[in-house]
Amino acid sequence: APPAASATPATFKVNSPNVTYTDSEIRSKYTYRTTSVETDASGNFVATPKETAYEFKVDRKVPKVGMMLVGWGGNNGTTVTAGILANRRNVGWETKEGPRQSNYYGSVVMGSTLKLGTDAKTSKEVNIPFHNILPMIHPNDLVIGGWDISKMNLADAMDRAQVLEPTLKAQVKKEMVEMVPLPSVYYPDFIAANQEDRADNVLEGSKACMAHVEKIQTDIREFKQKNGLDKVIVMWTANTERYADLVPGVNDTADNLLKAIEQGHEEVSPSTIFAVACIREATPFINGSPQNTFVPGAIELAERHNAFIGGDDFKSGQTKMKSALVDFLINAGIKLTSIASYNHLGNNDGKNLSSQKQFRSKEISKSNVVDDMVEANSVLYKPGEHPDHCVVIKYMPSVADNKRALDEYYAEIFMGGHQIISLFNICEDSLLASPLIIDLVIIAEMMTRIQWKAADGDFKHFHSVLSVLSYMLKAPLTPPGTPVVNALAKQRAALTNIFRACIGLEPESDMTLEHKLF
Ligand code: NAI
Ligand code: DG6
Repeated sequence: APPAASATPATFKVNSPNVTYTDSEIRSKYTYRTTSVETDASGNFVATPKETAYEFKVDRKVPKVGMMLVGWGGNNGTTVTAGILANRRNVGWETKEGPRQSNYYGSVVMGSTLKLGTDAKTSKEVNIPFHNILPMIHPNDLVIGGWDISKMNLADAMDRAQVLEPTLKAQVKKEMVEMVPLPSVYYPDFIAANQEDRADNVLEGSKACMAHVEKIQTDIREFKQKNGLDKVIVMWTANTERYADLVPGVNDTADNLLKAIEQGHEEVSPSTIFAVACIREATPFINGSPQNTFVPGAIELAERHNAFIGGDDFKSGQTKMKSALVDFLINAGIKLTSIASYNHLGNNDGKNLSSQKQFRSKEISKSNVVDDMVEANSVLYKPGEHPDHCVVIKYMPSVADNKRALDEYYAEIFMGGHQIISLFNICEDSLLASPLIIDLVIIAEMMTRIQWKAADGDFKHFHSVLSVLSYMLKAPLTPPGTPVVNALAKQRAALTNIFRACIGLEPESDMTLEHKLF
C-alpha cells in the first residue's frame, strides 16, 4: 500500500532545469503570473494575463541565531522561554489529565504541513512539514535573552505568570533562575500607571535619548559576541504602549526622528527606541504589540539601513478566528452586518489594558481586521459600507492568563433571514502567543537569507517591511503605499507560495485537474 501522507519523507529536492543547488545556495528561475486589469472606454474591465521573470537565491547555511525579547519577564517572554527549554530536552511532565510531552503546537512552521505536490504513482497528496520547505533554523537552537523593566529572574517571573504546570516548571527552573533580563528603557507615560511597581530594572532617564539607543545596540552586540551568534532577532513582547502622537518635524521622517531622540522629545516611545537601535544594528525587529512603534520616520530609517522590521500585535485567538471566519462568511456570499467582540482576562496584559490609552491601541489593532474582506465584496457592500464592529476588554484578575473571548457575528442571509454565530473561546493567552513568537523569529530570519531580482536587475533583499509575517500579526505592517491583507487564508498562501517560488515551484492552486478529466 502507498505510504500515508504523514509518513512522507521529510527532505526533498526540486528536479527542474530552473532550479540549481550548490553547497551554499539554492537558485531558482521563476515566472510570476498575474492578471493586469484595465478599464476600457465603455467602463468595462479588460483583464490581461501578465508574466514577470524573477530569480531567487536562498542562502542554505543555517546560522546560529539569538532571540532577544523586550518584555522577557512577562507572560509571553517566560512562557516561550520555558517552552523552548523544555522542547530542547524533550521534557515530559505529569498533569491531572495524564502525562504531557513538549511540543510546538500552534506554530505554523513547527506544527503544520504544506502540500509539496502529488505522488507520481498514486496521485495522492504529498505533504511535508512546513519547516522543511526551506533551510530554516530550529527553535531548539535559539539562544534566548532580552530586557525587562522588572529584574525578576525568569524562573520567578514564570511563577508570576501563572501559565505553566508546576511539574513542567520544576524541570526548567534551574536554567531559568540564571536568566535575568537586562535593564530596559522606561518612559512611564507610555504604559499604564498600574505597571509602575514592577519597574525596578530601568536605564537612567525617562525620556528619549541617543544614550538609550546606543545602550540597546551595545546589548545586542554583546549578546551576539558572548554567545558566538551569527544573527539576532529582537521582538517587542513588552506592555502595550499608548500611541505616540504623529507630529510633523518629530517622527515623520528618519532624520526628524533621530533629531527628536537627540532632543529628548516626549513623543518618542520606548518601543521606537528599540526599533531605531535594531535598525541601526541591522537586526530584524518585530513588534508584537499594537502601538504605532513604526512611526513614518522609523520605517524610513529601516529602508535607509536595509534593515528588516515587522508588526504589529500578535494575532493569537479572537482575531485569528475573526480573520478566518469573516473571510469565509463574506466569500460564502453571506452579508455580515455586525461583530461584537468581548474579552476578559486577568494577566498583567489585561491589567495594563485596563488603562484607557493602552486599551485604545489594542482597540485599533483589533478593529481593522476585516476591512479588506468587506471592501473586496461590492456585491454585498456599497462603497464605504461596513459591518458594525465593537471591541471590549475587561480586566478580571481571577481568570489570570485564561482569557475568555466572546464573539457574536450577526449576518443577513437569503431573503431577509438572519444568521447569528456565537463563539466562546477560552485558552491561556500566552500559550497561543508563544508559538507565534517562534514563527516570527524563524520566518524573519529566513527572509534575511533570501534575495531576488527581476531578469535584468541585481539581487536584492525583500523590502524592509516584512509583510510576509502578516499571518501572525493583527495589524500587518506593509511597505508604504501597499495594500494590507487580513484574510488568514490569503496570508498563509502568500507565505507558502513565496517560499515555493524560492525553490522554483508553482503556487499551490488546489485545482487538482489531474483528478478531474473525464
Ligand atoms: P506581560 O504584561 O505579562 O509582559 C510584558 C512585560 O513587559 C512585563 O514583564 C513588563 O515588565 C515588561 N515591560 C514593560 N515595558 C517595558 C519596556 N519598556 N522594556 C522592557 N520591558 C518592558 O504581557 P504579555 O501577556 O506577555 O503580552 C506582551 C505583549 O504582547 C502585550 O502588549 C500584549 O498586548 C501583546 N499580545 C499578547 C498576546 C497574547 O496572546 N498573550 C497576543 C497579542 C498581543
Ligand atoms: C485581550 O484582548 C488582551 C489582548 O492582549 C489579547 O489577548 C491579544 O491581543 C490577543 O488578541 P487576539 O484577538 O489575537 O486573540
